[in-house]
Amino acid sequence: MARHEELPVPVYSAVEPVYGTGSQLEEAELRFKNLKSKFVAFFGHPPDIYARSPGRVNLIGEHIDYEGYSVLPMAIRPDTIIAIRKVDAGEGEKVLRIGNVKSEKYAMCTYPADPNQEIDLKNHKWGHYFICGYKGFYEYAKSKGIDVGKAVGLEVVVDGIVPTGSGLSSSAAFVCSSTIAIMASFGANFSKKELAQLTCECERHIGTQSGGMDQAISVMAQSGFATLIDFNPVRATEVQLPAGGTFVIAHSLAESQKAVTAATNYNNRVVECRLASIVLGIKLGMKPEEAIAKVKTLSDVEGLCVSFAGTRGASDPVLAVKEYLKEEPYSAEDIEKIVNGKLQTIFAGSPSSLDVLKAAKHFKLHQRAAHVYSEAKRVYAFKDAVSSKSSEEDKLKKLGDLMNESHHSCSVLYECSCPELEELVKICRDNGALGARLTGAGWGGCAVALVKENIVPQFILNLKEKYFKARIDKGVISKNDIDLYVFASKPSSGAAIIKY
Ligand code: NG1
Ligand code: MG
Repeated sequence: MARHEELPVPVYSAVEPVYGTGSQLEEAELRFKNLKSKFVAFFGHPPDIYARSPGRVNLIGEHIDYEGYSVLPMAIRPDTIIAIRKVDAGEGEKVLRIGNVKSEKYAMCTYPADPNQEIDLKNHKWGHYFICGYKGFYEYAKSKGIDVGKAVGLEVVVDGIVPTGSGLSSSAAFVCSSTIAIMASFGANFSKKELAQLTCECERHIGTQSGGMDQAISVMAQSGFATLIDFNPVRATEVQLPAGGTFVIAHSLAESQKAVTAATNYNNRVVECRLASIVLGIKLGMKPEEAIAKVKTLSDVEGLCVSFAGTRGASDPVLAVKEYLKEEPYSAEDIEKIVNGKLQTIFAGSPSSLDVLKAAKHFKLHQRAAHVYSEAKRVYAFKDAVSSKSSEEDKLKKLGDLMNESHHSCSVLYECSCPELEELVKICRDNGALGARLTGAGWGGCAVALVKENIVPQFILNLKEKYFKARIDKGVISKNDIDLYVFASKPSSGAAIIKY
């Protein structure tokens, strides 16, 4: 039997297979009905087809996907649904019109029907994420030799309910559902594995140098399972979480706009990791030119680091980090001496990396590399704990400990937390969580806590009282919206095409 990531995206003729039964189904049916009537209101006729793709919560493995290391997320129920219609040749104007059910917040965006258009990054618009998918679909179809004919216009309406800037991957839910909707409107259906790869690459048009975790889980998730995702090539392995534990997601209410802060936050860390891996490669015997040409990620020099550790009778790559990367921040000049060249030359082909160099005061190579190598190990420890023979109780405790260690590393070594997340994580732990950590890129957004199932309702009440109440009183959020900001989530299913 083919592994499920080799299969195409499932196509359903109703919403039940995705949303199940009961109140969730009712809610989904209402959303689809509303999406359709908005579509008719905008364009005067119904859509051809729908696509959906979910957000995700990363359980462990933060900021290591772009370094080539495996991560362990699960899909959540909130998703983006898209209605689409292809405007056939000869009919109407050749433009892409992208509307939103929340039209007061997200005004209709119009773009040329040109797959080669550049996205205007200096002028961020919500519709840009759709254009990522549009460019991605055409680039991929072209590379496969598929004839999709002349560029056509598209009519589109979007309904996204993954909170934005929250570390739950609203962006990937949007990019993946866009790409899949476009693909479906052309009557194509690539395998989930191909889509995971192509959506990861096309989201980079937005200017973040993302790894592929979010798109991979959004496309490939299986209901009821968390997923271990490996990269190069993308591979998904289902992970059955121990009984008796539930993941509760809580929003710190600090919004992190990754596309806007990339140069100092997300892309900065990608650049620091690249520099750390080049410096390690050189210290461990590579010639500078060779290291610059060949070493892209910390996983590329892990073998050298482990061999070094072997000379000390150990196997931990962090030993090489301790030996060869100083703890004090490096200046650009410090690194240029080691690599025997200009940093601008190393990153010459990457405008977003050059923006990082311009904005950076110094580079914390030791701390970033120590985080990445130790976090990569924690992912496997998490997976091993799940499949071990220990009691469910012991497993849950071990998972909680690993989540706490992950948070510490993100906060102290990777410095991607913020005061609100620190407060929220502490409140989670003080109220009985077995473990709690920031999730997603950080600098705001959500925390995820592992909580024994039998205390979940009380746990959520405590968070509402101790974290959210003051913020409701200050008007940061409205009381009616509270359940969007703190909720328990089971592992949900991945992307789907819906024809109805
Ligand atoms: P969020 O912040 O959820 O979008 C981002 C990256 C991931 C991963 C995490 C950190 C994108 C699209 N996603 O997730 O690939 O690197 O940060 O682990 O940039
Ligand atoms: Mg994102």
